[in-house]
Amino acid sequence: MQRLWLPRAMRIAPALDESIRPDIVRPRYALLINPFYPKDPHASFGKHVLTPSLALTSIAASTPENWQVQYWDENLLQGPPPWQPFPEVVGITVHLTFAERAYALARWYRERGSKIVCGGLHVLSCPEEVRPHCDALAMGEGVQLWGRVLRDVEAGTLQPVYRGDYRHPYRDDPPPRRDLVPDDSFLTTASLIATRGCHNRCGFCYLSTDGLQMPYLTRDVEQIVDEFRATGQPYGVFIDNNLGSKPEYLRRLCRAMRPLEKIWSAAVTLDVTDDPSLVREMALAGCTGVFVGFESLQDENIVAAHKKSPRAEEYARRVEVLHENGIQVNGSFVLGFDHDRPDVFARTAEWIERNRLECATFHILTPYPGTPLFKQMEAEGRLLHRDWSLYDTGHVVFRPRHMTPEQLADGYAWCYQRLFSHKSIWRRRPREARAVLPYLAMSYLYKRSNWLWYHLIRHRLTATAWRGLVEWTRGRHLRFRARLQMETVPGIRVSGVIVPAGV
Ligand code: B12
Ligand code: SF4
Repeated sequence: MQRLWLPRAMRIAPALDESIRPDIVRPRYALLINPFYPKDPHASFGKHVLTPSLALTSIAASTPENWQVQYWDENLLQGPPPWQPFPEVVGITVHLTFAERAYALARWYRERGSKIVCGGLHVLSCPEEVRPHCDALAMGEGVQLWGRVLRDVEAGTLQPVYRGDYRHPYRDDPPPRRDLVPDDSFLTTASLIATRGCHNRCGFCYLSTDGLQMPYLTRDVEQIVDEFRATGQPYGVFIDNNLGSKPEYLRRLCRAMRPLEKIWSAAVTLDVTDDPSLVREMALAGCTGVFVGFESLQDENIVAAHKKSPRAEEYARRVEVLHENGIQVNGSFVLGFDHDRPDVFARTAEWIERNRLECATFHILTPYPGTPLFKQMEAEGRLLHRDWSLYDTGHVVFRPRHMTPEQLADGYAWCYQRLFSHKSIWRRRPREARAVLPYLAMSYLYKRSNWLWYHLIRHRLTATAWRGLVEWTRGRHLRFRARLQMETVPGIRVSGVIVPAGV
């Protein structure tokens, strides 16, 4: 296999200087940190700066007025996190892949006098592991907890555990503090969230984690429209698990967003295409791309994961419905299911090319702790280790049924190499001639420029690099939309929108 370029700064977190000794801790100052994680050299580095996570900006919005708050994302390659002034409280979001880095940060700030509060997915699935590293665990929904945590710090009554409930209606939540994120560092800082949860509970998805009760809840469409408008950004990304779980809600949201004349992308399941009129509403509202979890082209895998999804033989027709409405498809495929054999890699890549998916992401099947898949693998003695840093969907952490771990790792790498190759990019070009150029511009910038991304990220030039393409896309989309509006039956081919869809 070809050795891929991965600069040190994208592989190893910045060193924490042990010699630093702050004179004083600044009272009522909180620092929120999104920890570093190593990047997968097979995929695009650009992926990490498309749109920021809303985890910390959401909780920042409930900071009491007498507190000052700062946000630091270690993945923006700006060196070690700030320590002047020295924070009284450090809030860290913890996912399993960067848990070790989160603990190192916690230790460093704690030893120097900060109170450490940890929240996020890993806190929910492995609370006992996280507990010794912090002063307070925030389990579950954090917006309702953060203000309370800070008030308790002030009163000297900080509790060891706080529990937030995902069943509380979150229309009352304040909008995320997007202003805390450096807007030159991302394609867009308009990360939006309209719904929580998903109508499915696939056995491999974090949503099926033991003890996580996350019903499908929606926010008022007017709130979303107001937030999107207030970002001032032409392009927004819905980071919802599945924006399409309630089709009638999605339809209302689309109608409300249409007058904004902005473009956006979202993750949806393929059943949004059950009703082509909904897909058209999405297009008319500015949807230029969807991120679809196809997961597998083999029905047995989908059934075993308990995913309610159209049969694989129907995927192609449904992709066409999206394409006819000018919506690009970024397909997500999981490799290593129990019914996958060594031919899965070539079959998947060929299918993607045949159906001209503009983008695709691959994930090695990964049993997240607390999920039914994890329990199954553990019971069958198939887990190779519990080094969470490798549970990042880019490494094989279990024994596959019909191939060796090495075959799975090589097949994964091969899929990315093939899909990012000149030949494959060309094969997947849109059928409409005038859409080819923007498609190629996006593909080459996104998929073949990791050396460039490294510099763009470090010098905070991400937004600048994308700006022209985003405006070009929006202009093309508005013209396409005008034509679509005049039609009664879908018929116009893809407009060739160019912004990568989904994360
Ligand atoms: C945006 C996003 C990204 C972005 C940014 C990631 C980042 N860390 O900065 C990008 C595109 C870079 C990305 C990359 C990846 N991602 Co991602 N990503 C997401 C996504 C779509 C949205 C995250 C978000 O904003 N959620 C909304 C916020 C509000 O929810 P939240 O994070 O749970 O936070 C709430 C609480 O947990 C709590 N909370 C969280 N932190 C804290 C801290 C404190 C102090 C407190 C008090 C509370 C608190 O309060 C918050 C508000 O309620 C999620 C899916 C999803 N919808 O959540 C996947 C998701 C987090 N990603 C996932 C994965 C697997 C990855 C990748 C590994 C995939 C890959 N192979 O490329 C990579 C690499 C990241 C890594 N190594 O960890 C998985 C994680 C699974 C797991 N069990 O850990 C998710 C859940 C997707 C999925 N369905 O599987 N991702
Ligand atoms: S459809 Fe996607 S978001 Fe929903 S449960 Fe399955 S994997 Fe998770």
